[in-house]
Amino acid sequence: MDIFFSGSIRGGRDDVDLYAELIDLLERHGTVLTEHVGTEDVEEKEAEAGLTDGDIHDQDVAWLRQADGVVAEVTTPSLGVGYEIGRAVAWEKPVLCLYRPDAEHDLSAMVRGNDAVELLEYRRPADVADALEEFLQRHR
Ligand code: 6IA
Repeated sequence: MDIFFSGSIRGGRDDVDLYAELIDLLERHGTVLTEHVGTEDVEEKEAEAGLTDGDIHDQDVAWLRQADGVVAEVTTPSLGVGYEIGRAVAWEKPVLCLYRPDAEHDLSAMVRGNDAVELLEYRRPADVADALEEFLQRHR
């Protein structure tokens, strides 16, 4: 199963370690196409690779198209994450959003109010391990 994990990059990297933990959990059940989202120095690495923003956009949209399901960590607000969720919904892909309610930002109504996405509130990655497995099994 190909899984697209979505998490903030230019929106802010405060949660990068948490993204890495979630990606580890997801990799038990399939291939995460977007492992770089959980890599500490993704921006330096991509700059070294000489990727333009156009290259990044086109590659990410291709991975999104390929994915069997999308898991998005939405606690740190990110334009890119919101865009990816919107495109995944338009393509009728299964989307699970993870949100930590103790966060500084309230969750967007465009996510919370969207019947086409599942929303799971949690505190620590270990709390969502079973729910992630269940979501992925259901859409396998
Ligand atoms: O608006 P954001 O940057 O926070 O959007 C984050 C989302 O967009 C992630 O879920 C990724 O799928 C995608 N994305 C944004 N930037 C990148 C990127 N490199 N590499 C891969 N995916 C990305 C940015 C590095 C660049 C400064 C050289």
